[in-house]
Amino acid sequence: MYFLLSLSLSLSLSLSLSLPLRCDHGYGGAHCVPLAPLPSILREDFNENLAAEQWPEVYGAERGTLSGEPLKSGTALIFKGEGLRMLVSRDLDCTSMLYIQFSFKFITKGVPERSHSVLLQYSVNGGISWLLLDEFYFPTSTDTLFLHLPLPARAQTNATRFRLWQPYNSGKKEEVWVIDDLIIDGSSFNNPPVVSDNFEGGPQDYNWLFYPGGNTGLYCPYQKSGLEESAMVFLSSELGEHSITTRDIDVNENTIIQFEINVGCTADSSASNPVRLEFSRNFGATWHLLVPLCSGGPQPSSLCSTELHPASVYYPGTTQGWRREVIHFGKLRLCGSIRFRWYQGFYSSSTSPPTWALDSVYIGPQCQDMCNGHGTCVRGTHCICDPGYSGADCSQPDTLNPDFLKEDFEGGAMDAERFRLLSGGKHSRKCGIMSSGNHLFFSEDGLRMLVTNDMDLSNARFVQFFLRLGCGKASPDPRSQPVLLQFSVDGGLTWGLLQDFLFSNSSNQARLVALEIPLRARTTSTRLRWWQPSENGHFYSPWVIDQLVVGGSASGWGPLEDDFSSMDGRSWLLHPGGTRMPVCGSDGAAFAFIEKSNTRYAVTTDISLGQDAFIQFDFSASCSVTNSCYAIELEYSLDLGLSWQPLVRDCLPTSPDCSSYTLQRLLVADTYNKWGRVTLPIPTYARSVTC
Ligand SMILES: [Ca+2]
Ligand SMILES: [Ca+2]
Ligand SMILES: [Ca+2]
Repeated sequence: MYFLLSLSLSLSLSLSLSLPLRCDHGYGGAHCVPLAPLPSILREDFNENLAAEQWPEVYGAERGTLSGEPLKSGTALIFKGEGLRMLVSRDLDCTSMLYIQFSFKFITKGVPERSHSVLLQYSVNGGISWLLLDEFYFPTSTDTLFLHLPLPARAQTNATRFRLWQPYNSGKKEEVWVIDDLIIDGSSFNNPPVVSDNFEGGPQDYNWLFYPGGNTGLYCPYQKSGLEESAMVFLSSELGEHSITTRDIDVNENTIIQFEINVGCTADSSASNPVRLEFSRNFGATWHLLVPLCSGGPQPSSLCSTELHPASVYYPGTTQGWRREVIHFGKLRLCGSIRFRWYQGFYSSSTSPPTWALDSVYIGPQCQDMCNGHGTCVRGTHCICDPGYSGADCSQPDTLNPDFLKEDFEGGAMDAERFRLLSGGKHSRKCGIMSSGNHLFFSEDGLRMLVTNDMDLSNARFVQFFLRLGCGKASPDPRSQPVLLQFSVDGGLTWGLLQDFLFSNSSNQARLVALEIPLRARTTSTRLRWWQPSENGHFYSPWVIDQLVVGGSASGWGPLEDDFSSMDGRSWLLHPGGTRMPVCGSDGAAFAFIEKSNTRYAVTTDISLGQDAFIQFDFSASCSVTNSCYAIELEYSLDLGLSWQPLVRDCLPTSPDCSSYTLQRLLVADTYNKWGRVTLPIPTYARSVTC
């Protein structure tokens, strides 16, 4: 007894004398403490050979896939050794460490005994003794599990190591377990409240937890502006999960999330495999859409009270390919420590989802007025304005925006001069509105939206277009969501509703829509959008739009004079069947209606008329005497063309208040079988009282 005690004493004496020589590399002092702070984060995707510095001890495990399928992405660590199965981490600075988490799968043939549990343990004394953090026991095989374990206070030392250990196993053929995407983290506490990455020269790893399936590279680069063309690309052919997850970041009502995304590099939109932007308040245990769909229907979400907008779900398609999204947290009512992810799905070898890419991500304080929607916010301090805008807050257009837009959709592709986004619709002859020609036919799944460029509508009067909701003779499906017409005066950051157009039994007949532009939309930088909401990217009925005109003059316009020698799109809003050409010996070009068109008419823009206004024109119904007998109506409208009345009313000598003899059927073929001049005073009833 005495001898033993003496030995023990001498041993401890000798230990204390030789301690400085026996500390491991990187440790020193009387108690072998770390000489420099240890790493406070450990992140491992097991896609490459394990670094001995991170993982000093690995037994009974090797990297691989499960019959070719990844657990999350690339290779995982598979524990299938017959003997000892253990993975031991390096010491970490866990003083502010919060959690350990990893993906885990247990595969067994029989029902293992309880002793075959996998233990998660930690040691705060260099591996001399180990304490249990959790025990994972599974009586059957599991799906891929996401395990999240908060660190106990006792583990929060400046040198804590961890190990996964299965004390007993039934061997390779009976029992295997797999881990992937492991993270031990607590550094979020010290992280700046900004995530910013443009992926030039690779991702900035401290911003991201994992990006399974992602690699930096070029994607659709010819459509991108600027030189920062490298993006985080998720190739169709990558197996496993396609997602990218930020670290936890503190957000508040002043935070924005801004990014550029391109799903599919295609103009064909579809509802399959969209990318969802989600958030988690609980370190990734559960995820929710960051922005819910606000479609105007019965809304349980109070987030939909102020604005109708799509969800943060990004479908393949859109003409421009790349687009910038900016989401302001003021309307989301989110604050605290939150992580975000862009998530497409998990893909096995039999599927091929569209390739997508993410770029220019910024999460942090907003810039001044959110750059008015016309610029990119840089670290909350300044804006880089889009081409065409300048000023500290990008509010100044370099040149005046166009104050007139007229589009008949006859061209084959979207006119980038007029529209900034088209998704879910194509120029087509299907489901016709006018008797001939193309229109914009929305029949695709995914996102259905048309957005104009910014216009100067400060003095504009109306927006008008033909709309047909549903095709064919049968009534459209009553489940179809209405088409919304919205406007934005802040570069697309927020949207107000102009009108919604409901599908009904009769909505599959083309009709003219004409709306007065409200005062709040009359700015020098207003854009319009047509959008049909959808919960899942699927739709019940198609719709078409054609003959779009935005313009007119709120302060009055006129007089209208036209000798048809040149094209003046502003004077004539619609003229189906009409062309400018010399006809019947006219003096130069005339406005001729010679096409075999079912519909033939010409409509002027709104004209301001004074007390002594008159209308005068040369008219010819044919070039010679013919037997055909028909008349052309001359009508006026006081309500943007929705309803029409004859300009001239029958005035017979028997009528007491007629000063002169006129007939409503004024422009008849037998009278005007050659050119003749018509001059008429505009009657009082044809003048709007508001003018
Ligand atoms: Ca992996
Ligand atoms: Ca980039
Ligand atoms: Ca057309």
